[in-house]
Amino acid sequence: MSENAIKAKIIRSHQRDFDCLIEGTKDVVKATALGNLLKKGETLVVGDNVCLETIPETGEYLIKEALERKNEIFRVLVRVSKKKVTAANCDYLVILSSAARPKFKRGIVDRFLVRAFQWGVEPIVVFNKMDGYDPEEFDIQYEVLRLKELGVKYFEICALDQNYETQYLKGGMHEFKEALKGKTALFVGQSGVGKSETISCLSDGEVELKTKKVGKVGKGSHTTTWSEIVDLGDFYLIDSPGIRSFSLDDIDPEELIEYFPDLKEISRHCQFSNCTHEPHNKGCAFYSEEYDPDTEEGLMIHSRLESYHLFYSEISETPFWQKKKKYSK
Ligand SMILES: Nc1nc2c(ncn2[C@@H]2O[C@H](COP(=O)(O)OP(=O)(O)O)[C@@H](O)[C@H]2O)c(=O)[nH]1
Ligand SMILES: [Mg+2]
Ligand SMILES: [Zn+2]
Repeated sequence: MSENAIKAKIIRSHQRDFDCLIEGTKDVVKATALGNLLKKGETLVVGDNVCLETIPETGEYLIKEALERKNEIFRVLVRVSKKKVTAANCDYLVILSSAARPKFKRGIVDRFLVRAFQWGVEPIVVFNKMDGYDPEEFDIQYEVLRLKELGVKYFEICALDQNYETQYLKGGMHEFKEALKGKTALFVGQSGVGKSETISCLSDGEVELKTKKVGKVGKGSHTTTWSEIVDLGDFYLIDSPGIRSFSLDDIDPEELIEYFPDLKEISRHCQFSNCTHEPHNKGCAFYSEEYDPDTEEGLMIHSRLESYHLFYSEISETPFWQKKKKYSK
């Protein structure tokens, strides 16, 4: 890094144009990148930390260098076996769920947990709409048990009421907000679970306008290619088109177990390394006495295994090698 290099973070990206936030300031400057930073397959994305230099003749900013990433939000372009990275250096993947309507769906939480582990981004699970929670519908304590085992943080909130008092879990809106302080987060979850409402509540409504604008990204025809990081005062929100897809279709089925760290650990004790963890499999660790589904822990492990099997069969529908072949024509 040369002496007059300026450290900055990319907060908006569109093809070759970048808005960069200069470190330690609130100044945002427009910058272009040296060609070699954008060569085929590689690119700069929102969240990237970079070094800028000014071009003396024009006063324009030039991105000279990209610093190493802590993690990447990406999908795999199966056809070309390449990662398509949309953002970098995300602190939290906030998986928002609704405890009322739409109904709580464990499968969706597990789906995004797969992504969090794949991306190397710490997941947070938020139970929203707890004002309408009916214990007859699903058992929040049981869901939390599954998360505890994974070391995942979780919170109980009502986005419509900042002062909602938790009844089932320890952490509420206040603790959630504390966890997010100064961090960069990506919010995911089904439509209607309250993402916009929660983001607005977290930012004290003051930035409602900003999030409304963010909400439009991916819908309007000329805004679709922008990705950005929005400063919401206490935390930063990553917004990028197409980032919230549920499909795990780009994951190699043989790799899937890597993104279930709890199951991976147990599977090391299966008698055969190619074990598919079905009840009839000889020597499968999941069907040993230790993980008897009649115990609470056994039940929890088996409910995780159920998600694993579901996703595995879903992404195996077209063999991975065939996906490549099919699309590369
Ligand atoms: N009762 C209740 N309604 C909520 C809560 N959070 C959001 N909503 C409502 O649920 C609807 C969908 O919320 P929205 O934030 O647009 O969901 P998004 O699609 O995930 O962004 C809106 O009418 C919200 O006002 C909550 O905690 N309790
Ligand atoms: Mg929304
Ligand atoms: Zn097994």
